Amino acid sequence: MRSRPRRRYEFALAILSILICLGACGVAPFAHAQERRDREPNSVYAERRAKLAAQIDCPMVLWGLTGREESSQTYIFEQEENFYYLTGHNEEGAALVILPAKSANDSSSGPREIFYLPAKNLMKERWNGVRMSPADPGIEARTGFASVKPFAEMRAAVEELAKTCASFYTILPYQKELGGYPHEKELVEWLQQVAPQIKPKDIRQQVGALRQIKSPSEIAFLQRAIDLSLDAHLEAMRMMRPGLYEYQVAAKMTELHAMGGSEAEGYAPIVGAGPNSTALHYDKLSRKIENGDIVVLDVGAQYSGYSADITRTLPANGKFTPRQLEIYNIVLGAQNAALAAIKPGMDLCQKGGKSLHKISYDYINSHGKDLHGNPLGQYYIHGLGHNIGLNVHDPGDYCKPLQPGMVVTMEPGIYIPEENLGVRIEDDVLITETGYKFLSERLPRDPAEIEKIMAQAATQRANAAKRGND
Ligand SMILES: [Mn+2]
Repeated sequence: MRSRPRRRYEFALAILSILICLGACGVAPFAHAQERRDREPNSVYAERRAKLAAQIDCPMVLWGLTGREESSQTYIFEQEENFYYLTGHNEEGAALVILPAKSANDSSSGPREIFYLPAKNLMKERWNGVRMSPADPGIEARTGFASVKPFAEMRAAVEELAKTCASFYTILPYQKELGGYPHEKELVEWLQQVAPQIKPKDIRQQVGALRQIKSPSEIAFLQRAIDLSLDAHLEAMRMMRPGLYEYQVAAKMTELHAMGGSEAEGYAPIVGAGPNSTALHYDKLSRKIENGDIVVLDVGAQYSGYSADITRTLPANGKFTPRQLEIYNIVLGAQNAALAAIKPGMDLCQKGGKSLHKISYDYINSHGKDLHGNPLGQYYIHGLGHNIGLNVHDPGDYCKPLQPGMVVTMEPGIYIPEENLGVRIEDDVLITETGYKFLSERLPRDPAEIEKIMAQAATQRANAAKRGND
């Protein structure tokens, strides 16, 4: 009986907190958590904008994301990638106007690019933390823009520019695949009022071409993301054993990423054991890993916006079966064949005389057989690789020649559902003038070396358990 009054008290407290929340939470300015990132030097972003300004004949208008595109409570705000690439700005509600590079006979004065930020809002900042605003002292030096203005002034500026040019450049079309770039509608609506004849043109192709060639600081961020991923994969090799759940291996890997300074995963971690090894993007992580399983681990960190993409395939019990080893060595041979040929001028196209994919496919198709005596090419069901960067699948033209400064994955795979046997080996390489730099070389691919690391870890575990029992 004594608990009764207490319960009533708790009930009243709960009602009270709901009422407080209706009042206060209801008016709370909603914002997503912010990502911690290092930026490149402002001069790097400015150079990229200058390169675009030289390619356009009319103004370019770009919006960053507002933070309202995603409503999930667990979402952490991430800037629209193209906007981030050109500004290094990772806060909500910014926008950008760039005028074409000045021609020789252009006598106009005034800024050639204007950065728009939401006005200072102290009330919001008490909830969400400080944001950059146009009135901040030194905001020009901080953002790298000579002219920073309140977002509320942007519409009038765009309407004024609409009188001067027959078209506008922006990001088209509406980018559903990136969770939405809804501002195309906003621009069309603004222009509709003053210059309905203007049709916005897409600038994504030009930005995408720039994004493929990485700057020194982008390469440094990628290397950091890769190094953290390699540490995590090594730890996964050491801990791997039957009886663990897939999610436990993934948890250890993402912990190492986060403890090392990675602000997010590059993509949802894939740890697929047994039958799950044959599903390319398996990410449910629910299986208890069994003796005899092969385990595909495709897990990569993001660092300051840049994503690694690394896969290793391990025997759950530390020893590949003869069949697992046979398939593993074919995938490894295919990867080595592609690496031996990778250099500027080759491509990631699925066909043609410069195709690295074809080299890896031919290797797989001419080595080993399935249970019915058929060649294995049919079980290699994806491309050899892709560009990585701000997106783990960064912009890239598979059928155009690789160029120095590109960072791409090399990831052949064989997936045989009938045998519950999937193997993928994925590494990240930087294309150089003469060939490539192997950014993820530190992580063993050789099956004997993998088995050795796993055996040493198993011995250490056994010794520790024994000491525990003594
Ligand atoms: Mn990949």
